[in-house]
Amino acid sequence: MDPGSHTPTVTDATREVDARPYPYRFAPASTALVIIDMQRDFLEPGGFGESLGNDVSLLTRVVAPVRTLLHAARRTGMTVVHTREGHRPDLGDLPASKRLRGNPTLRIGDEGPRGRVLVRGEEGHDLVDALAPIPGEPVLDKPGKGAFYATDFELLLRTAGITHLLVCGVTTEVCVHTTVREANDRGFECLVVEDGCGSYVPEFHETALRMIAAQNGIFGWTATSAELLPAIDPGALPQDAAATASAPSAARPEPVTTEV
Ligand code: C5J
Repeated sequence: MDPGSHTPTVTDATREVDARPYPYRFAPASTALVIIDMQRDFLEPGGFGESLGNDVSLLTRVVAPVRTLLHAARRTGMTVVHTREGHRPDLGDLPASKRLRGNPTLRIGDEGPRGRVLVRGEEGHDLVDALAPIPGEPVLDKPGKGAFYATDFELLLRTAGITHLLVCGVTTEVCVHTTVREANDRGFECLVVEDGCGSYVPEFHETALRMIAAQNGIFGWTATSAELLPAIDPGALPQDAAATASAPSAARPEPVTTEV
């Protein structure tokens, strides 16, 4: 997050994305790529998510577009922040309501297929290998759904002069949405990457994206990774975007134009 650690290519020049509900403008120097909870327990076969009966392929398809954007951000020196949802090993930061609700067979803190479920330091809690952070990229451990709750996320962003967030990750309607809502209330301008997010429930994914851009951008903007990529890195190779665009991601949502 140290602005001095940016490579010289990071720029203050304004970039524009053909986004929904209307073009999104950002300057790379004051923008962060935020990657929400791309953890083994949510994404990988044999993890917590699958043990609950979810089809994790709905989330694993998100990895390729996010990786394309992550590499573009690294090439150009854009700030990157990774988040992980999870708790202290003593579960001292886990409210009883979160542990007990839903009456699942496996609870947070129990021994699961990839270690103790959503506990920091466990294999399942960590980020998938394809999106592993590199030195200098902060990993924000959060006990809640939103990245601002009980963390120093806002302080990190403000200290680095960040005003705009490009948000990817899982799940669209839970941790991505909560984080974007929190960011919106704090004055950050958010763009959510449509094929860079995913949900175990495809219709929730679609609806959550439409909710972001509804009412002329009530929470922000949405765009595909292929639309966003050239704005992050104008030198990106066309095949990078093509590979991302051909990934079997959820269909692009119809914008909602309802006025309030
Ligand atoms: C996230 C969840 N990361 N769905 N968590 O969305 O419980």
